[in-house]
Amino acid sequence: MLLALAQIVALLATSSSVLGHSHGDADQAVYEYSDDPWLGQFGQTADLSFSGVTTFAHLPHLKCLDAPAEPFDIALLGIPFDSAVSYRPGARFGPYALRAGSRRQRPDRGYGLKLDINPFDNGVSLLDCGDVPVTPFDGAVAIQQVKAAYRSMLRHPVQNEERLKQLNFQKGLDGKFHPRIVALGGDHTIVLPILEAVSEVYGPVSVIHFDAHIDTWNPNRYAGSVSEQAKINHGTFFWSAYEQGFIKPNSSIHAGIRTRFEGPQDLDDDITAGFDLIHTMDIDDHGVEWIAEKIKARIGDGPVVISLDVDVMDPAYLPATGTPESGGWTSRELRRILYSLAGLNIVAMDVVELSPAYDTNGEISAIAAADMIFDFLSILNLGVKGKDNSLPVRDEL
Ligand SMILES: [Mn+2]
Repeated sequence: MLLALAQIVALLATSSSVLGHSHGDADQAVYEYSDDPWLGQFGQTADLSFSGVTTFAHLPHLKCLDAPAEPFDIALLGIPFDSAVSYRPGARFGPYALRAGSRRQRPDRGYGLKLDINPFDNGVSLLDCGDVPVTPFDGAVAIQQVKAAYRSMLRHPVQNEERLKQLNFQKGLDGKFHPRIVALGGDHTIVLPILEAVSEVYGPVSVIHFDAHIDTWNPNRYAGSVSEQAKINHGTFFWSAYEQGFIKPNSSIHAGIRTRFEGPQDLDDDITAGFDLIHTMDIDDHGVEWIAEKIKARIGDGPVVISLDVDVMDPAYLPATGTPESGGWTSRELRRILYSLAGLNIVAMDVVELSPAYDTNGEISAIAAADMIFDFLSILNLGVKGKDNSLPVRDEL
């Protein structure tokens, strides 16, 4: 909200300048505004859900990659890359669709009953940092671009250090606070350079991976892996992340898996890469609470990245994705699981694989996926529970 106010002040200054008034003459400026046909009658009016330039949840926008000194605490960053998919392309339009799907989210109407928080009004600054201008023509360079962009984002100064301290956010290995970045994908490959950049700041991390697919497939057995570059794609990137040491050993977990494997050897590789597995049908046998407890027991207190491939949801609820699989979770089931992750030591989050060409006219996929990001922002803003029970994280949700 502070940033939004700062932007309004900046806007006023600009308007005054356009009208030919000096910035120093406040009385004259006030007179002009009251005389203005719009401002005089309606004043400054917040955007409605359907009006305004489309940023995520109508948040202020800044091209953060061009302004490395600009402080923020949490940022949305679009990564419109989809050159490493195995089936339907189109996730390069994911950031656009997530923003469009978020239009009914507004900072002034962001209070969620279930988690009892408005993530846009919690003493933490949020910014839509726009997109990484990632090349569609060269996969290797694209991954370098994502890595450089994410590193740059993590280097921005935080805005409200005291608040982050209260929320018990983890500092980096350098002893400093770093912003939390919520990435808007893009195909899932973008998480490889994200994990590299994040592990540079915090050391190797755990991953909570929501997906219909394990994405730890051994590139030497993955169809289409005809070159070293082709071996890095949206089905193999977690294997590469494991090989390069970005993931903490035996500390990660998949949730929502239901695709077919080549055979049991895929599971062996998955365990080698450090993952445990929750099958999509576990929700019927054990329920949401069991799933949440299993995830939390696996992750513990260490730094964790939450990576959400929207194909974890059933195509009935989210058809707009590149590799849909039947038998997934509903948006309500998934959101309840997400709520239960409040209090974990989250250092990065992403929503990937939204491919709006396959969405309905009603944007059911985009709206559901944008709501998942709202949940991400809410659980981030509830802080890290750790051992301090006075933190504003609820035990019962
Ligand atoms: Mn995936």
